[in-house]
Amino acid sequence: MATIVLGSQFGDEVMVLSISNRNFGGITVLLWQRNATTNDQAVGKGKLVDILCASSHICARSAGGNNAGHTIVANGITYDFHILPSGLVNPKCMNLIGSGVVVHVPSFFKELADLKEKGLDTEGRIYISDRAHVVFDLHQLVDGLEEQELGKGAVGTTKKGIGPSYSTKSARSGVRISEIFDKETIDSKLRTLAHSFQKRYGALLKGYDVEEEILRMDKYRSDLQEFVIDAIPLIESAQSSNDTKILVEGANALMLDVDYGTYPYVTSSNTGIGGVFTGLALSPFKVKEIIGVVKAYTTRVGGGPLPTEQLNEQGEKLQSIGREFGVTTGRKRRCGWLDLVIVKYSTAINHYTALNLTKLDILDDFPTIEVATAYKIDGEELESFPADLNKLARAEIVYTTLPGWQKPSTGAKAYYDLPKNARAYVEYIEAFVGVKVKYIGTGPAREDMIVRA
Ligand code: 2SA
Ligand code: GDP
Ligand code: MG
Repeated sequence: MATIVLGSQFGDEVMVLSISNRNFGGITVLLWQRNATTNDQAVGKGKLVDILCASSHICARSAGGNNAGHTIVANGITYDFHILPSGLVNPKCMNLIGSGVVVHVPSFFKELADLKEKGLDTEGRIYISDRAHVVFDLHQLVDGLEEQELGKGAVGTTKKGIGPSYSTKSARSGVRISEIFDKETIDSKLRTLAHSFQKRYGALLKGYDVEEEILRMDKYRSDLQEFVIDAIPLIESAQSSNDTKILVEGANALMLDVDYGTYPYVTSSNTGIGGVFTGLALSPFKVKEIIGVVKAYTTRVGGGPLPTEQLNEQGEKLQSIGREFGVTTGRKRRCGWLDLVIVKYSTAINHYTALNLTKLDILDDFPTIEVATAYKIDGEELESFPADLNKLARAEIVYTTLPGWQKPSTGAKAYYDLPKNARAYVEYIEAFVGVKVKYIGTGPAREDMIVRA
């Protein structure tokens, strides 16, 4: 059995895929749907993954790298996850960094050490696919240089080397995790890569010494051995076993998808459902449920369009009440109203069967709440979210005003504990998108989640 959780807006969404063989073809996919124009990742997806992990045997990441950031508060301790799957908080859950992920090895060890220091027992519970690609320090430096070159048009990357690593992967000059164990191969490939980037960037890369990075990689070789596996037989046997539940944790929301997001203001992987299948070799025939995670408003970090952005008091209020800061870089998140055009677009791509609306409590103090319900150009309504960003820039965002509730929803545990207008908000979203809101986040703690039958 597998469950997939994916982010559907602009954050670093989590995707949880639950595949159940018991009922034949029972995979649940949970997608985070962030508001359309944000590339923010604080939708609270980590929390849902945490909850679902309690009944999962394997928690797997399928794409992205340590650009992602999920905060999980469990047993009074706050854990930050970047490259490691959040399933590590559940002592019975095995964790996999899948083939579609890019891994910066020093950061992997650092994050593991930090979690251990907080008392988490990770022993024998974390594996890396030998097909995953390596992010070198070189890639991280190049990430910064590429951004510098873009100047005002910079993407606003996390500078974790994600784009350059996926670029070298696609250009067939990348290095796979399996190749770390063959010193001759990795050394020669890294030297070739460095040479090529040095030709491209010249003096700008002067401070980089490839021989030093080779020595750094040498230090990790033997320690890495115990974590690296061929992930194909693992996933294959998990899928064919009657009782094994797999939770796929996505990183980065749909609007950051390299094909379906606000290109070029995206990350460099397929963050939508497609990336789950390529990154983990899961069977699409076993998906039973796909859950999209949607923040009750929209956030984005970095550059790029955010159609419902509120550069005013309302936006500041969302930012401060929602404590909207990037978990990886600490950047302030841009904030705006929920964009249902994006949620609908994201649903058309990720095929959600249920939604998790998160951070509903952040809207408790707003007398009225706006939601974007259409984009218009010259009075004509667009059929869907446009591919062309110039077209998007010309679009008039049409809002529908909904009444606020101005009563606390914080910590509500049952649907009918929510104020009437909060329920009306949930039901408006449901009716607009055509997907049931099954999970509702009402506070930061694990227990602050309403699960509707
Ligand atoms: P990258 O570094 O190449 O993946 O950046 C490309 C774009 O993707 C955005 N991106 C993100 N957006 C929201 N959250 C992310 N994770 C962190 C978080 C971000 C942070 O948990 O808050 O701490 O700033 C994330 N990762 C990548 C990025 O902003 C670029 O627009
Ligand atoms: P993620 O990457 O989507 O998991 O989000 P982040 O980890 O970047 O940020 C989520 C933060 O919001 C964490 O500190 C959570 O404890 C908190 N959070 C999650 N869900 C809710 C919610 O429903 N309400 C409130 N107020 N906070 C939440
Ligand atoms: Mg996050």
